[in-house]
Amino acid sequence: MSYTVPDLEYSFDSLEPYVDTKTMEIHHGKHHAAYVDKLNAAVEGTEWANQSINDLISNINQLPDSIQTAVRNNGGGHANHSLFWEIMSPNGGGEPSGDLAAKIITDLGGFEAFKTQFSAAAMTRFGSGWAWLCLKADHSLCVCSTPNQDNPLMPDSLCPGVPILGLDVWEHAYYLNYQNRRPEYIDAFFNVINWDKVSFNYAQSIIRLTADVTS
Ligand code: MN3
Repeated sequence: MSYTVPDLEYSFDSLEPYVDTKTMEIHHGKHHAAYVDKLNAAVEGTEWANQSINDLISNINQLPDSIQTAVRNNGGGHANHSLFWEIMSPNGGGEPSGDLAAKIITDLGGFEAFKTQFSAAAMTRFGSGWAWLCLKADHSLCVCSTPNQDNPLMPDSLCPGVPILGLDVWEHAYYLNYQNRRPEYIDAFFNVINWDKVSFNYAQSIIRLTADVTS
């Protein structure tokens, strides 16, 4: 079984004006595809090729040295982008509701405080990387960032946890439309966040963390 780029559940032009059509086409069709191709080349024919992408990157420290870097960069790239496409929607924006909204109030001080923390994490990630909203092992929410294509599921992550929302701050994610204006791209992102999906991811992350403890 090979890893594949997931289809989008919306059209390339449907996140306009916040994320432009050309960026979506290149980002999904070229950048993500390249991570998947290189990931498949690294794990093809090994026992690791049949794991879910999240299990693969969670166990990256158990992989042979010869493929660890390739899986970190390209498996991370595949996992990160797969999450990214899902947590955006043409019908996105607004604020979360229900359990996640309550949890953001308890752990982060409310939605506006979350926005400030998340924007700061995305702004201060030097060079290329990702900003995250994660559930940590103690079941508290955390806002943080990682370099390159690292993912919070990786055992040595700077920001360990289960990611439920992520923002790509590589220049390839915004340069065509925003050039060097990363703050404008970050502001725009809040208009396309699919909070229903993030809430689903939050519920799933509790299940995953509970399973990790009992397994
Ligand atoms: Mn990207």
